[in-house]
Amino acid sequence: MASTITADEIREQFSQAMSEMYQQEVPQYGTLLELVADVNLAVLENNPRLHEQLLNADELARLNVERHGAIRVGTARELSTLRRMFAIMGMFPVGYYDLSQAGVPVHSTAFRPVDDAALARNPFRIFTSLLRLELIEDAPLREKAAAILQRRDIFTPRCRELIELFEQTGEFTPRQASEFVQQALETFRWHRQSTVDEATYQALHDQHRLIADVVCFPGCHINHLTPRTLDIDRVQALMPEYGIAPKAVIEGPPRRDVPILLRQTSFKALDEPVRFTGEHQGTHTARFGEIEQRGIALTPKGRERYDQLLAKAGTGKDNLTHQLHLQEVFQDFPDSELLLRRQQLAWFRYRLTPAGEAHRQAIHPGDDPQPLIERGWIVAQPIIYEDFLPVSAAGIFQSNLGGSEQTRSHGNASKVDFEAALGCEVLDEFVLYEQAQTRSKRRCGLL
Ligand code: OOG
Ligand code: NI
Repeated sequence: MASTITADEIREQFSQAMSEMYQQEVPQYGTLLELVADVNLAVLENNPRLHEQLLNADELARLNVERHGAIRVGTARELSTLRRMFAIMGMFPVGYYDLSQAGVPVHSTAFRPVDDAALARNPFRIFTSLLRLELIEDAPLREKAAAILQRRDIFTPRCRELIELFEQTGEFTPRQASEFVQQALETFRWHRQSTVDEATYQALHDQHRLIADVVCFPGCHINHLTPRTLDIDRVQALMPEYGIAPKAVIEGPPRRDVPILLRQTSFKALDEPVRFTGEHQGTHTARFGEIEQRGIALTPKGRERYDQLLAKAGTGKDNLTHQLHLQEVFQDFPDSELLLRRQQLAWFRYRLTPAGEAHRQAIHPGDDPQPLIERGWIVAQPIIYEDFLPVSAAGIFQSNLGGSEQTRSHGNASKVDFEAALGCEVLDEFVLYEQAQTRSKRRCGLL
């Protein structure tokens, strides 16, 4: 039997290849990676307790492989082919995000691994947006954009063949997997050559910068990659020293003893030279580098509280003032693992300690885990948030739309339309977290 390769291995190869390609395309991203690695190392050195916690939760190994990327596509056919491509890498659509709420004419999902082992090994995710052409008001322009998109194929012929081959056989040999990764990568490569003339670019750009970004190029270039840091405030502060210009404020919740959800910042998108048809030179601004610090996943109840507090805090112009203000507003949000657990604001993964293993027969379904935790039989580890907050963190979008905010509202959410284009339903992230918690409780004998 020919040796086969797992989805986890293919995803790992792919995320590595993507990172290398992006470092070549956007050298500043390589600098950002160095900065993040330096800061993570310093944090671990200065904080042995965190080091041990990450080690025990199997979080350390994946720290340096942790990345997400983002892409934007133009048609249902592109989106559904991506779904098939990512499935080969063990990445499935989770969550629905209506970015029209942030004034951006797209709706999105995140392709990511879903089971515990796959997430622990390599959690690589791709935030994937589908352009909502119906939101272009000018009918002739809308039709023109649709026609341009119909003409392109963002996948190489060989990539399509390999996807079909995999779907027929259910496996790849190592050689097929490497070829697949190389072919898949072509879809996300940057192209300096636009497929349209300058006037068309400008007209689409005037509708919304993102429309030009999606429609005017032959592929769906990766628009950013994002490593995970253990101290985003430090990375933000050090960026200028590394020659990187950070966006003004860190998005998301404030710094806390028990980090929650996701905090993000980025460097500003670059103005890059492009050639339009007819040999006109111009520039396009789309690609950037982002950093994230991930914390505990919140239950629906916790998320509701978070959304309320974030809305109350609003956004500030300078980071220091904004962070101090956030700290104040978020004082109403419990900041210890015990309280988060007791008030069911966040999700936890329960594990038996060796002492707990020894007394397993004394643990019964329905037992309150708290006394068992205090006795040292069980530990409850935060389940890390694996998803996104693009609407509440609309600042990432806005600061990369060149400052001029285009915050018009763009119609209603249309999850049903999105799923029709995708070719399947998206998974519900809250259900996934709840299942992870339930599985872990069952393993301990608590259910
Ligand atoms: C996607 C933005 C969403 C994040 O980290 O929230 C995202 C995009 O700019 O296409 O990546
Ligand atoms: Ni991002």
